[in-house]
Amino acid sequence: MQSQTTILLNRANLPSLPADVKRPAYDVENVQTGIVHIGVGGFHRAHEAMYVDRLMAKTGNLSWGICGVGLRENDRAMKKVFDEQDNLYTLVEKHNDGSRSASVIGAMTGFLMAPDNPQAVIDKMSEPEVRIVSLTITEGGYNFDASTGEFITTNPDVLHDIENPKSPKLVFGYLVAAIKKRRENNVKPFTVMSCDNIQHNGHVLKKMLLAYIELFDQALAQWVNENVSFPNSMVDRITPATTSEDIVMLKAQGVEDSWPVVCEPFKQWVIEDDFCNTKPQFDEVDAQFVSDVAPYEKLKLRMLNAGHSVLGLVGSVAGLDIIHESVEAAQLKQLLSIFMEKEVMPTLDQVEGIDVFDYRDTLISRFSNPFIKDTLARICLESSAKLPVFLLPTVRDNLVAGRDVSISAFVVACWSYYSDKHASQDGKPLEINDVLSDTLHRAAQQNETDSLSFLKIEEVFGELAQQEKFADVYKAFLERVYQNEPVLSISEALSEE
Ligand code: CS2
Repeated sequence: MQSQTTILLNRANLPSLPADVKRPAYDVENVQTGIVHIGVGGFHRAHEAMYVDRLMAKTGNLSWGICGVGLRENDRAMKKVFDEQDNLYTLVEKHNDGSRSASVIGAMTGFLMAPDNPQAVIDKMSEPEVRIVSLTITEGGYNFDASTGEFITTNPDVLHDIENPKSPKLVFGYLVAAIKKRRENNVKPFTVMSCDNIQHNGHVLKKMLLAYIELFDQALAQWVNENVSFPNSMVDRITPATTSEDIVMLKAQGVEDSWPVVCEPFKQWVIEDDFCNTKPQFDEVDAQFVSDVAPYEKLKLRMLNAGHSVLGLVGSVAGLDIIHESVEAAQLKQLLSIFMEKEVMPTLDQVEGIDVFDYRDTLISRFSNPFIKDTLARICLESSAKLPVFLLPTVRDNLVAGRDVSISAFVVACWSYYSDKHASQDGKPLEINDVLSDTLHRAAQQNETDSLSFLKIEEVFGELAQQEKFADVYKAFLERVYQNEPVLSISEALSEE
């Protein structure tokens, strides 16, 4: 196609966007802030903000716009884009057949960098019109010890926030300051809605926040416990990091957007119907409100996220880079499929309306979408926070029930090898992006002298090294991987057992 004029994405240019790019079907100038969201990354922009956009388009209720908040320095790049583009961005859905649908999302009303002006964030969260504070701060942001599930009181940032309640660093300090201010001003509290991949995300958040408040104000902790709600939710949409090719591709379509977001067409959001303030009618736009999210969360975390980790860790050691390439490797596809069937499914509860085998097949087809190009590096990022949430609960359930844990043990052995060598079996360098990278590396370096050294990292594995049934299988796989038996062959053998 002949290249067309490129339109810089901003409000004034909305009417001039190419016809095949959907624009907000509501007046973006009139969107009001009803939600403050902490942690505006790709996932939030492809998920909650998209639901808000669709809600506004469908109902005309413009009171649920989202003000983004960045707590960390590396959120600054996102703020810059929001400022330059009048808070607009393009969402590009990539279908399995290669077609794409692009739409401009007008749900965001602004972006505040917390370190620049903490008070502005507290004030914004305290506005009566703000009825929800939502979060995507990743598994690591909840500050809990993965092996005990308890709040880490010794974190220096926690101590800093207690000393400096007006300029906190962590999310807990902001929530407390705003909750207190609303209470003083007689304003109803907001609902605190976690959208992270953690089972019982709302309960975990509540537990962490209360543990934080109890360090300095018992009465407030009790008030929060009784008056603020923290709905659990299951969130799902595969959203890889945006690449420069995505930007170029959109430009070729006629839109100049310096940070679009790309994702798969699939989306799902199941939210516990527990709101202490007004709730948006997300059920008008395909989200579900239910009384108990637990079975949905468990299904998704243990099948999809752990499935991703299987492909990510084994695939990386095999020298692969991209998720769809990993599922294309017959040995890995088979390993994944059997992992889900033999090790995960027996631990799941019945979910109304969902057949787990269909769910598995849909997952494999989602992972096979060649246009998403989700990298194994993204999946392996922060594995020390992910595996305790995605995989280890499955292992523990299976050990208690006396079931097989082989594939899980093999995945951990691959992670251990990866953490030691920082390379695939064929010597391709692998990066480690993990808050515990030093601990992981140091422990894994001891593998050849103490084969359980990695498994003894208690903050990740708890007491797992003492569970002989797991430890023995793990050791055997570790040895095979170190002896350079190709992990794809091991996967094949495991699938045949
Ligand atoms: C992935 C998730 O980061 C990961 O390990 O499994 O980001 C996954 O893509 C999303 O949870 C999909 O909903």
